[in-house]
Amino acid sequence: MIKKPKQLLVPNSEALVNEALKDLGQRIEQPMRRAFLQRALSLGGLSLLSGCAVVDEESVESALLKVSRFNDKAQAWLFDPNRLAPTYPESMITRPFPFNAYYGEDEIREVDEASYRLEVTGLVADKQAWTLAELRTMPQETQVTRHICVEGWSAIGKWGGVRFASFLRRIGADTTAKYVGFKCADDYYTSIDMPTALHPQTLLTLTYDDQPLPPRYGFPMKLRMPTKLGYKNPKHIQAIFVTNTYPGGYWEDQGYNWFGGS
Ligand SMILES: Nc1nc2c(c(=O)[nH]1)N[C@H]1C(S)=C(S)[C@@H](COP(=O)(O)O)O[C@H]1N2
Ligand SMILES: [Mo]
Repeated sequence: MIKKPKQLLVPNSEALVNEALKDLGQRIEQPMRRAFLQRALSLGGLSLLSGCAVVDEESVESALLKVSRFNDKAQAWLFDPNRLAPTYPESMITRPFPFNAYYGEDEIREVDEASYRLEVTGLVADKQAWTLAELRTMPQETQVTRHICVEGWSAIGKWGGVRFASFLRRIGADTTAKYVGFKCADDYYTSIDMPTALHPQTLLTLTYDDQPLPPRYGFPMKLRMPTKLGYKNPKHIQAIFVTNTYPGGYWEDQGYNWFGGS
């Protein structure tokens, strides 16, 4: 049996972001993509990696997607469910913490707390929808961790909420299923692998900096994972579903690497 090269997981945000950037492939603008291809590997090399002839733009796209899918598998294999992401003292919190979304700050979604219900569907025993008040009755914990965005910034923040593993067990989720998917109030969507869903630092987040999550950071609820890049952390979650059918994601369907580990 081949031993897992554990040292590859030593947290180093710059190297991690570089790794993530390598995976962006498809959506990088033309000049950047060309530079990436010239620097990272020749078209011949890409052909070898992807197992298909790379002769034009379109085949570059599909070859990069194949490499990205291969990287999903490699990352899933490397992911250590017991390894914790670094945590930081509160004095290191980035203030103000950056806002980011696929739209600008003037379009931040306002979700109404009174009518909000978190839908739970798919491979779960209890499909009862949750109010915010009900989510607040579950045991809460906080974490001060680093958020890394592939756009080239990272920031340290403090999030609080319910351990996602506890929530999944509470709703009787089939934890042998492959994926957990998320649908958001702003039409964003993403999905994660079950081992990451069950990771002890994966938090169904209700607060930011000890205050109710403000709209800009994803009110009423977001999923916070210090083991994954920013775009894998859905804000304004409206529905959670457990499935064995690959659900993709907003950026992932445009070529961003699906596993998106950090
Ligand atoms: N619903 C929703 N979630 C989202 C996004 C989005 O556009 N919509 N953007 C993602 C990206 S790319 C980043 S970097 C983080 C930004 O979170 P922040 O505003 O709390 O910094 O949210 C992620 N989750
Ligand atoms: Mo991001």
